[in-house]
Amino acid sequence: MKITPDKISDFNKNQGDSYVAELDFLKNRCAKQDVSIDDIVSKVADFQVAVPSWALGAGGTRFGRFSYGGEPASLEQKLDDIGILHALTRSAGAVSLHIPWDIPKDIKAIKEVAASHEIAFDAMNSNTFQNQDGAEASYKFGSLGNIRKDSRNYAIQHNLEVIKIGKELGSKSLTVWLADGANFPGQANFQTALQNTENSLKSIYNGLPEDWKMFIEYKPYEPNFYSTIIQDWGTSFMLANACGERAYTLVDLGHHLPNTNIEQIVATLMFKGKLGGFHFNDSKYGDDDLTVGAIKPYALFLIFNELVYGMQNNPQNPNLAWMIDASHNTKDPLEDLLQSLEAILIAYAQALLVDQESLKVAQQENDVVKCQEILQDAYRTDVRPVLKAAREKSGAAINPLQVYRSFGVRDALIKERGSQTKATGL
Ligand code: PSV
Ligand code: MN
Ligand code: MN
Repeated sequence: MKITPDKISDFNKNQGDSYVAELDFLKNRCAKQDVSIDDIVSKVADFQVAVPSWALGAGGTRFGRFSYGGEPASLEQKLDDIGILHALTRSAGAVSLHIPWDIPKDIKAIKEVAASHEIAFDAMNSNTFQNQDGAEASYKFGSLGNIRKDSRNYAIQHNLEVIKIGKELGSKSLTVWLADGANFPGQANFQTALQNTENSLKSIYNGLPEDWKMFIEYKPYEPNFYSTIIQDWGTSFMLANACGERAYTLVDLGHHLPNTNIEQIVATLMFKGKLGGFHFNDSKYGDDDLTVGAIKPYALFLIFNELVYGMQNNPQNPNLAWMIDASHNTKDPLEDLLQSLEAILIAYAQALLVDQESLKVAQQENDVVKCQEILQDAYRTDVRPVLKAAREKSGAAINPLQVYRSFGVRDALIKERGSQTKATGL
């Protein structure tokens, strides 16, 4: 299924979407506060989010999995699917691979497929939370933090191997997420486990190429339900500092206990120049991995407000590696990703609309009401015309989901790949 720029531009023309008048209305409104809509349109058009290779099939839960049909059965097909998303949106120009789920058999061929879709290789993800067939050491009781040296070494070697594959592909970063922890009190010594984890991470960091970054992801619980070694941003931050300059914390929106002030975490890490990666999703209860913006869009906006502030004011923080880390059981995976991309760009555009100068004045005057008004004024603005303009500017579909459905993409994929499919790695 190839979606060409010509097909998209024809659809855009024939559709006659009237967003231009709505954009003019926004331009007039913004002229009053010295914000340039053209500038926001350009920034939105430039924003690229990586798609993880594990989000392209219907996910499952421990209670089962229902096939969606037409799911990718190889890494090549996964790249083809991201190619569809990128052609439709021009904002999904990268993939984040998981090893060993996505070991490329032929690196040159995989690079060619990716290049044909203009897809770059973003962060590589290692996997030390599952034992693979023929594993020489077990991760049952942990990996980098395991009490047993053979398991720790095996996990370190795996991460070094992931770096090697990533180097060949042209990736520049490694994300480490550990399931390590304990299910019951007394099972592990907290200090020993943390020390082992720190030492192991340092060994991996020592094998990191000069131009690479390492991202350390945290999560409070699951699959361990009593304690997790890298449970929160503070632990990740501490470990990143122990490793060195090119080690950073990675924030995944679903990896917090309910009501955690994630925007404040973002601000603190960017202030310290240590926020490296970002995983988008949404949740009601735990690490639910729901569509971005589906549950708490205002929280997403407040988080983006801090991200934008950091991008504008914290040169000490590197450019962030953005990725969607969502999964679901009931939706068309590609439609779900299109919805996530839409929500991300909406929150980003709204955050760019915040009148920073007025906010600073209102904060200095302790005008609490005005501060809230300024933020909510941006949040309550319908920025969808900005997204449409950004898409048209970059050759994407003005309404990606509509085009996806009109072109019958899923039906074509089911015809090509079958109706009872299972994406590799799931
Ligand atoms: C597990 O919670 C997880 O979703 C993490 O967020 C990682 O980013 C991902 O799996 C892949 O390892
Ligand atoms: Mn994640
Ligand atoms: Mn997760």
